[in-house]
Amino acid sequence: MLSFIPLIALAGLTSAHFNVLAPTWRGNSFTGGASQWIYPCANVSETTDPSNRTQWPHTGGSVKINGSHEWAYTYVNLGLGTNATNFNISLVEGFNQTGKGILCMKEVGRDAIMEGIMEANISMEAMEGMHATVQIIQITHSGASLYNCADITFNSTAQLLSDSECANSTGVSGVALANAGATSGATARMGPAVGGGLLAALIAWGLL
Ligand SMILES: [Cu+2]
Repeated sequence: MLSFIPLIALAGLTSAHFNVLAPTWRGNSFTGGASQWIYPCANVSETTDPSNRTQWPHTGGSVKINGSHEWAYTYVNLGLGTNATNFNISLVEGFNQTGKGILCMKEVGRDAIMEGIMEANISMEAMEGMHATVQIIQITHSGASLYNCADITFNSTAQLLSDSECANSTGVSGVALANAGATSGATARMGPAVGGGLLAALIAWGLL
């Protein structure tokens, strides 16, 4: 009977929720006391291991997830500082991830990061080496909100993932959100920061 437990655990891991592949997530949110249903970071503490903190360009870094849901509304937020509690900088305002598998966005949040730094009254010089946390949220068909976090350090020489590292699985893409009942047209779109154009630009990187 005991031998079934690892199999069940494995089934759980492959059949629900999402993994964060880049930046490196805080830890496996499928195990221990973690639960992706727990705001803001799945009950996984901020990393204390410097090697588990991804170096991120000031101009936005790469975000790569592996989703197990056929579709999920997806958001990427940023909280500045160590032990951030306020994930108030929206890097990607929300889109529908479509298709199961790997979804990669290559250069996430350039303008939002700059605005957030200005609002927090932090100089560009002070930004170098600063800690922050990337929070990724998925809202699934049942309405469950799932959370994962990854800790970063801003580093002006950090690299984006390469095109081959940042490739979407076949059939995986993203669709901008639109108002219910809206007809076509740019004015009907929610979230002007992620208009169809920007979203396509972010996600198309992975499709090439
Ligand atoms: Cu799930």
